[in-house]
Amino acid sequence: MSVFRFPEGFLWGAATASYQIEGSPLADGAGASIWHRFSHTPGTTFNGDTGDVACDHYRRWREDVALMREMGLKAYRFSISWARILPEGKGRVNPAGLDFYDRLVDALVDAGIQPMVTLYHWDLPGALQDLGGWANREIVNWFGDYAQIVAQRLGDRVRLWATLNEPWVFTFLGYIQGYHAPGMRDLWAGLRAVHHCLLAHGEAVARMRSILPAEAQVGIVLNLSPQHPATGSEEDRAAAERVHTVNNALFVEPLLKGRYPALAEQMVGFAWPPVHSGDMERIAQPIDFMGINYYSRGIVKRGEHGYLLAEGVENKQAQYTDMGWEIYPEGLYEILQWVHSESPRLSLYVTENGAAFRDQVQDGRVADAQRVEYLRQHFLSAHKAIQNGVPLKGYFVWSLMDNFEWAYGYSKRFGIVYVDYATQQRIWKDSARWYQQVIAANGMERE
Ligand code: IFM
Repeated sequence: MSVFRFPEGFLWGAATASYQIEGSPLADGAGASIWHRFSHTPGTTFNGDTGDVACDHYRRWREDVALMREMGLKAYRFSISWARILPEGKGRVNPAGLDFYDRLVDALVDAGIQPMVTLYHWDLPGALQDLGGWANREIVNWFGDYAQIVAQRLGDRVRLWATLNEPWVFTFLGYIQGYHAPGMRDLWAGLRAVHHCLLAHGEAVARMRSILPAEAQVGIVLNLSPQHPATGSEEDRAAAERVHTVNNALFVEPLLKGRYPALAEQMVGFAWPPVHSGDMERIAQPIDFMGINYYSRGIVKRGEHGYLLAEGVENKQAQYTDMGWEIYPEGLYEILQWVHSESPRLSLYVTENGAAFRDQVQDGRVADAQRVEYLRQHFLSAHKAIQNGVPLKGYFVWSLMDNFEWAYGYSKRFGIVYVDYATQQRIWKDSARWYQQVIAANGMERE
């Protein structure tokens, strides 16, 4: 039986996001976020679920940090709610909001767990949406100010900073397809949102660098997935290339190369946002790492409709998670290799990876063998990438615990810890115990 060891100091962690776990969204002077508004709008989420209570982490954070410590986590990735810090999104700071994250960071550091802070995981202050949100170019400065305020308060203890989480998701699903907050269906606004959020990232990186100690690492988190053609036909190959361009390269190229992919401009040129002189340099500020959220791949054939002219295809041989996502661990290796080839010296983290399954508690136990197998296969893929020279520095499982899965509400369980929402009891799934062993051994056996 072979043993797979990871490099010394490999950062094993778990990830969450503010609106998905905290609850108490308006507590202590916080402003309403777009997700608070959206989830309170009838017909937007499964079962009308909202983040009002979620995992009640806002009040149970001590218990949750104790759980992470027991699990042996080396790092914890969480996000900050912008509207707790700046209830109107800009201007007046709410000290109680900063105090909450300050206490959390202290507790993590005391527990020997490295915090990785994400500044934006989709819960934009509603007041800024009233001004156009990410479609308004002024957001570049609003985000810069917010980043500065947070870095000033937590920068003495937090070494790992991510500006944005998954800009493709919050711009395309939020502004173009309408499945996420703010629920818009507007290609024109969505493409402006893309350009402005990338600019805002660059602005935040520059501002944070002027505050943070030299050893701090600042980066961004992207959701990336390989797009494979359904057949060898030229039409399907071109369709896969279009989806890859919009889902992956539209973000990776400007950030790492300072230019937008030519194909993207060809495809949606009619709605392309104005790019001012100096914009691309600001977007392509040097970063210290890229975080990759990987869940699945796409299989694509030529379609008739929309700007992508592409359709997804099911793989009849494959297994799927409860999200309807194909289980495809090789894709993690492929995407790590791709980003590495685009920027060979850039450190990478897997900032999210995990799976939703229909977990059930039986006699106090959650036997989630499928999730253990999912994680094992993906860890092996990451290990193979490291062996091949990819500077992968850490891995964050999504998620520490079951939580509010956006438009799916509480119907999808991604946690390695089960949350009984009626009692808020945390129950370790088998995957959490297995992960505890992987961390302790800094590796695992292939079975
Ligand atoms: O729950 C989300 C998370 O907020 C962002 N990445 C994907 C996860 C699963 O859908």
